[in-house]
Amino acid sequence: MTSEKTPQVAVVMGSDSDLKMMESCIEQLREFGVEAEVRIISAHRTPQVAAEFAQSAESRGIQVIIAAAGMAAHLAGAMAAWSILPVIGVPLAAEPGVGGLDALLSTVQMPPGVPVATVAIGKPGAKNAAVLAVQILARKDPALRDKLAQFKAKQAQAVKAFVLPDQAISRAPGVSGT
Ligand code: AIR
Repeated sequence: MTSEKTPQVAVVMGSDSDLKMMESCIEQLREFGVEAEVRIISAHRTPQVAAEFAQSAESRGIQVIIAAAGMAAHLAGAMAAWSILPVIGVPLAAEPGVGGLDALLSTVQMPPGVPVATVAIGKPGAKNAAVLAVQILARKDPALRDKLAQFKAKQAQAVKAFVLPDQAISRAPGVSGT
């Protein structure tokens, strides 16, 4: 007998070269106890696989799709085109490139009726995609809701607890240091 649950979140990315960046997404999901189905799927190199994956995701128990890609990043859009599940898009900065602006615009500028919830470029976006997916799942999962509340409280505590070094205070113009 296996104790593994059906993944509720799918994390798809356009290339294995995106995996390093998306590890923070997978790790953040894991910290919330949410297992993900992780796949490399390219909207351009494997368009048929992309369509089939998105079309079957809901019936396989997936509730949220996180899709990450660089360059002309159409993966999240392709997922949203083929599925009624909420899709979170993570634009990535491919090398060599233009710092991810290409992927950001390709991901965020969806036509009306086919939304992709687009997060920040790169690692901060990868982490936020996981948190946003958990926030969606938490609407119907009280235990996950509690974990999110703790996550936010811990985050706030870390900011409040930070003590500026004296040097930084005395160097800042207009700051008295008290
Ligand atoms: N990509 C792959 N298929 C479609 C797109 N947009 C993206 C990948 C990766 C970049 O192209 O998501 O960020 C470069 O891929 P590779 O495999 O050449 O390293």
